[in-house]
Amino acid sequence: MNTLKLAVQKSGRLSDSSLNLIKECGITFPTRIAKLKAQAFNFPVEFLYLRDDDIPGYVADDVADVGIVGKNVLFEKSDNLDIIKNLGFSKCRLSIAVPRDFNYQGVKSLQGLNIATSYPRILSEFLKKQGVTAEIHEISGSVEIAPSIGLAEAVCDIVSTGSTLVSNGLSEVEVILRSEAVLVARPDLAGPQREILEQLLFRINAVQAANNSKYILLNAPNESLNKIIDLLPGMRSPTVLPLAQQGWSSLHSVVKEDDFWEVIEKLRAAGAEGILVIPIEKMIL
Ligand code: PRT
Ligand code: ZN
Repeated sequence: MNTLKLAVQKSGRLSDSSLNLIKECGITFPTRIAKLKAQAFNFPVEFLYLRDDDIPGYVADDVADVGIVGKNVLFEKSDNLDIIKNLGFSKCRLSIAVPRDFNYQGVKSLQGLNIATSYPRILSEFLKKQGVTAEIHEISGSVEIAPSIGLAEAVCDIVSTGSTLVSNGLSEVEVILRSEAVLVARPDLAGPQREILEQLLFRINAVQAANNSKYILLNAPNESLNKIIDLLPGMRSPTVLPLAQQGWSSLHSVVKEDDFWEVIEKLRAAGAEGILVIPIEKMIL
């Protein structure tokens, strides 16, 4: 049977968002992750539930066809996989941090230091590019405590809000990688699996386009219509329907979530009333 084997994190920061994305694609599957594998009910995909660190290796070795993993883990573990899609969740950065009282003067200040990290490969590439030589201490967890226990003078770790660094008396001084979850595949993935991947990607694109957009409805006096239409680019051009009240129309369009508030203000200023903004579930462009 032709099935796409998709590796996802079994339990951790990527798991819920990975499975939610699959659900939003209209794919249903057993909800209890008790086993290593599960088959979707209505789409030819089989999930392999793994530790995130193992996902790049399993995809590279053909155990899984595709995987969802953070760029940080991908770049640390493998450089021979294709990023098929940036997924926009689990955003974080890999940064270098030093004790708050360290007199940091740029990357040259790292010369000769001991730096603790779980990302020796990404860190050493960064240091090499910067022409800095430092001692890298690989540790697998709780990197942020390394300076206070005397193991290292600096750390290179994942940062999200920054509060872990602050509560350990550290300051973030260099961002060396911006990360988010990505869908990865072997470059030579072919045949039925590549076709199923294309179908999955089509659905992911529709979900992402919809999540980034809102459906907007508003009423406006006819004399303001041209000005309002200029403000609403829409997918092609806005739909305009006459209202029962003479001289008024209803306008329907799609706006990007990102410029949503800016457009709303401009619409109100142009005479729009009764503005409704509605989520879109799927959007095929
Ligand atoms: O068990 P398994 O190996 O599968 O999971 P894991 O424990 O190795 O990884 P997990 O679930 O913690 O993280 C999975 C992925 O989520 C990471 O590889 C990143 O791509 C992404 N991600 C996003 C994060 C964070 N945000 C994050 N904040 N990974 C880790 N952190 C940790 C960080 O290590 C540090 O200890 O959170 C702390 C910093 O958070 P702030 O908010 O205080 O800055
Ligand atoms: Zn891990």
